[in-house]
Amino acid sequence: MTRPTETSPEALRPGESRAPLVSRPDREALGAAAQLMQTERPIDLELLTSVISRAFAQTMHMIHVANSRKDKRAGDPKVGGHPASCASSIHILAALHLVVREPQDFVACKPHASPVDHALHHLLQLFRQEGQDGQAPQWVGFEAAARAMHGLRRFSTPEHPEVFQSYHAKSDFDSFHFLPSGSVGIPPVASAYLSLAYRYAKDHGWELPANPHFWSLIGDSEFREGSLLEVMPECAERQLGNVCWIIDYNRQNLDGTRTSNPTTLHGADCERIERTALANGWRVVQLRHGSFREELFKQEGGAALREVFERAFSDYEYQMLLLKRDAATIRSRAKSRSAQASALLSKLSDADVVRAFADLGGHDVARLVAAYEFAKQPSDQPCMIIAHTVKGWNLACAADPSNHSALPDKQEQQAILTAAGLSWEQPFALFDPASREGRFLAQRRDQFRAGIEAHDRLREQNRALVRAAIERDGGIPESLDIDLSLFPSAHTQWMWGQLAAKLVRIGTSDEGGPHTGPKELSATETRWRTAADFVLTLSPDVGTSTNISGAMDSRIYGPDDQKPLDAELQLKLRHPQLVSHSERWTRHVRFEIAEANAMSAAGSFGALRALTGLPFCPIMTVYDFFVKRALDQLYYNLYWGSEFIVLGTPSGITLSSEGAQHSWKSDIQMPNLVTWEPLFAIEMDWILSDAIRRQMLGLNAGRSGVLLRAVTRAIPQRQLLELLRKHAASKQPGAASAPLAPAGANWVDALDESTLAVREDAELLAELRRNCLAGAYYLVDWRGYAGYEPGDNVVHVFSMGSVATEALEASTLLLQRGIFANVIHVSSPELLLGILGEQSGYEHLCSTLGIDGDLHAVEGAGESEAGLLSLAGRRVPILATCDGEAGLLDNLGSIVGVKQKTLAVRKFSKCGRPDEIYAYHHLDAASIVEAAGELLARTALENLRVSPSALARFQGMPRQRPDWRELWPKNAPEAH
Ligand SMILES: Cc1ncc(C[n+]2csc(CCOP(=O)(O)OP(=O)(O)O)c2C)c(N)n1
Repeated sequence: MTRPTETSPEALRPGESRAPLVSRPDREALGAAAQLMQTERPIDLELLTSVISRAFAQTMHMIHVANSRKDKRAGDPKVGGHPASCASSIHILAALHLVVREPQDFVACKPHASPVDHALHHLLQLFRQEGQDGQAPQWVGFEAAARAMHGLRRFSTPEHPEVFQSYHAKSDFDSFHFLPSGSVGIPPVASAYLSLAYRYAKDHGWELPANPHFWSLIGDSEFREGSLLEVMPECAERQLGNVCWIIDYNRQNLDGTRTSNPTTLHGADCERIERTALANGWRVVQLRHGSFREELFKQEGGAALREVFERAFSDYEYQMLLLKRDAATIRSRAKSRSAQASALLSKLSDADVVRAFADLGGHDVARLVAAYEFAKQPSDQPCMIIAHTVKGWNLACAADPSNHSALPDKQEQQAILTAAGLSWEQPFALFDPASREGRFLAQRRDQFRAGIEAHDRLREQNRALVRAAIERDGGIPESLDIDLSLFPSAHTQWMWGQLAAKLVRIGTSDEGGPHTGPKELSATETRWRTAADFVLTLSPDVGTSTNISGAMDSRIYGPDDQKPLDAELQLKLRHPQLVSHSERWTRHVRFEIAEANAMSAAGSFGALRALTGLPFCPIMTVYDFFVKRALDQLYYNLYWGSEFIVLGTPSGITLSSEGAQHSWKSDIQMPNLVTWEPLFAIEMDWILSDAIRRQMLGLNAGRSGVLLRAVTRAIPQRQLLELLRKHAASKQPGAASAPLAPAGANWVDALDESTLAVREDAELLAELRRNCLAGAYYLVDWRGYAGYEPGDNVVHVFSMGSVATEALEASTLLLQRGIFANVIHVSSPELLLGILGEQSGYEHLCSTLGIDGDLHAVEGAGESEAGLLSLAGRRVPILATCDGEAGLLDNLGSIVGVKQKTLAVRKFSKCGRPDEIYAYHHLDAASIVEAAGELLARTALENLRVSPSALARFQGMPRQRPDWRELWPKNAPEAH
């Protein structure tokens, strides 16, 4: 597809000016940089202090209101909020929002500091409400904004829609370019990959807002999360110089004061964090001291005092002294470390000693601004700022180990409001527009509003561009038309490889590059052009083993600072070329064994349609077993509404010879996730094509995450049509003048099905496609065959995935015993009976497939007497079989109201061939046959019991108690 612009010259290109590292040995360099930037960007500290004081008070008041609601009931869980964690971040966020951040920037903030963001945005008047019925979002006026400030953690209703969730959420009024939060450790990773996604989009010629910066605020305990450590090397390897992580280093976590071991860590934890970041290729700013301290350091003994503050105390000791707030103790502890420092401290008043002790860089706006400016200098290295802070800054609970959930009492809250010039009556007042603060905030408000509106316009423009391009292509086809004629036996993972290669070939057909041969696009391929352009693949080191070598070869996206050496060294590699570069024909993002990273990246690329109007469609190929490694990231992506596809392959115990330790399938049900398990190769094509089409056209509400499982067990592909053609419903209308018999079977009064004219294959496949995409279809359908008697000799076998082969075999064996076992393949458990199935009232299962719980009258077990028939009521039982946990298909029976038995994976697996493994797990044909017999016997045992009150009503007595049916007249059975 033709791009609106060439790659912007402003894009950060690999290899561009490398900023100097700022770490301990170079601390002076930061001092210089800070000075320089302070003079370059004049900041009015007095004004900012006044704004911050009000934001602080309003943050605290939001939490206070949330915890003082009148409608609280006895037994309700606590409301909570995190005043101390907010206080610790107040200056960090204020410096960002009030001074440095640009409208196009992104922020991922530690979840429990979200009230600070809201309070600052309130003062900046940056609340926006989604427009109704497709209208543009509206800026919110003061009244509604104040209601929102009263609405933290409140249930939203149509009458009171103005609420904030506990942690940053898309529904918040100030969610523009804020990443949702909740689980710590994940949003900063998503943010880093957003930086990559933006760069990818730009390098591929799309128009995006200029140079966003990706800020994350991270707690110091949060920084122990493996997800953050897992992504750090990548941020540097991928040269994400516009990523900045700010560590709120307050030395406390939820449980109390952090007590890292200074002996083995060789110092305080901030030193370890710094070394970790440096070792991983980050620039580091250690923001320890505030300006008051820095002034002291200029005096005689200042260097020694600096050394004492930086080196003398463990985190734990420092925290305890902070809590003690006692000048004499501080002096005496300092004295034992350094006579010079002690001499300087002895010249200070008690108040100044305590002040100096607590004067940390993370509460110093000027130094924070300087550090942010440093982070923003062009660089190919990400930047970490370790901002030393006090948890509970300015609160009575400051530095108290128990302060994580502590709430200021009413008296303290009153004092906080008063100090900020606010009253209990008008706690969320804005500054007078004529005041200096009012004018400053209005100017920044206008800058942000204009930036945000321009961003909206660009997004709409991109959307229109893509829509028009798809229309010009002729709309997205239903399949990618892979020619399977040369592959009589194929597996779904192989098919994924074919599809990936084709998508990439089509998408890059006009991009140049090594693989663009003379081959013209076919008519169908031309219709895929725009959509394919947005597809990219990702994989945590299992691309070649999941059959996508073709899609990866020479198409690895990344920095182009290493050149392939095979030609130069005259090596003939029988391996895809995997050295990265940033040309437009790149389509694959490689990962080390880092499933969580890849999942986060899939989520970030998949967020681009909502953010920029460009519907990038990331497809992550991963061993299904290891999807579990990234479950929290998957949940995050889904909650975020990101649009992405995860190809979990190979999956389940069908891995057989490799499956001993890898065989627990990622059986997941989460909102906004649709799961699939195709059986035949063509289904893979339909499902993938449909998922991409839905994403391109915005038709994936409630199912924007797609988990598609594949296997490496091949099956004959012709089997599909062969089976379909046997269905009575597949015969030409009017052809079946009598009930059918299987081919070659000599049944009385029945027609050999193979002698009847069959409808066109294309027609059968179109119908099959519809059913496959609705969640299930009949592979074997005995309806219309002679002797088919529901309630007597019929059982429905629902099979999912590769075990269909065994289900089919069992069906044949059962027919030999006179039992008609329909085999219904479940292509999507989610659509058939999961959250999406429930939403549709199980329409496909109950109506299209016609699975019901009807009671069929058949002859009973008892003797028939003169004038009396012995009848039994029996239903058609359900047998489910799947390579996965039973829960996936277990509630089919309860949905339709029949007995069900499920054959599933209930123990750890071991190595073997598929048939051996299926037998080991009782999923083989013999086990299915046995289970069918058991089920049929059990349905026959349905006893009829009659209560005395029912008998009385039969005899004409009135009902004793109200008829419950009258309570739900809509649901009452027609006859009762
Ligand atoms: C993955 C995850 N685990 C646990 C929590 C619960 N939790 C919320 S805040 C917090 C402590 C965070 O401490 P730190 O990162 O140091 O931030 P601080 O509040 O001290 O600024 C915990 C454990 C969570 N939100 N996410």
